[in-house]
Amino acid sequence: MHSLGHTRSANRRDHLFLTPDTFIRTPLPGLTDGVAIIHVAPQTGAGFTQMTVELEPGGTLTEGPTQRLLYVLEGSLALSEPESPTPHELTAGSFAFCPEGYEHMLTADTKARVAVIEKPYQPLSLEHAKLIAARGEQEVPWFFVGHEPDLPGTPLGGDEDLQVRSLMPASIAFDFACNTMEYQPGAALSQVEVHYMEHGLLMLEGGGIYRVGDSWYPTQAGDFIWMATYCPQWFGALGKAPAKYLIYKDFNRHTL
Ligand code: UGY
Ligand code: MN
Repeated sequence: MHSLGHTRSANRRDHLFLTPDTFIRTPLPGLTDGVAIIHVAPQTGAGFTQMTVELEPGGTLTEGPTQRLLYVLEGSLALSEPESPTPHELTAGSFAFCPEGYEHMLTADTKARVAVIEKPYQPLSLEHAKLIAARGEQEVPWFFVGHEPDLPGTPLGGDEDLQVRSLMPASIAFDFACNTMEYQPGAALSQVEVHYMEHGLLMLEGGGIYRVGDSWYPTQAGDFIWMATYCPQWFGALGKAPAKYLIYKDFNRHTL
């Protein structure tokens, strides 16, 4: 149906709110039999790129310009990489992290959709790296795979109706965080957050009302939000089913 020029999507100084009716699909180097929807990129002032890659059966994605996190939204895929003799089988909720320059190839077995987050890696200072190595900890990021439904949830601020699951290991070697946040119907953030970290947010299930900057948006599965640094933000879940989103933030680094 013709939109008659109307959409919920909005482009503001401190945020983007993007709904599927405004998504544009493009080819990318390293992507065959597939297209990418670039939700946010440095062109808008963000320090990272977040996209959804849509693959046909047999479609492939090889390494990109920098470190990346892959999160499977739909379909089944095989991920080959040098550390494993057989490819990792990925399905909805599976995720994998590939450090900068880490060779890998993602092949879709079925039609598939994958959220891809890429951020130029900000290494630790030599001094901090030495301190961490002296503690016997790894000071550079490593490859890993996981399955989100298998992760333990942590109630945010003690609220059992708001569960956070961390995809990234609790190590200062990683310079970003990515979590899922699952709200039972009626659950809400306990405060309006204003913080230096920026966010890339993909609504996975359900919906509610998102306050972003000075706007309140009805939000549902499939919507994407970029929140710039210090953008005021708050969410309350509506409806009879839980609301769940995937959320990126820069993390673990000094701001200077
Ligand atoms: O991790 C976060 O900053 C998260 N609580 N923000 C959000 O849900 N908008
Ligand atoms: Mn936040």
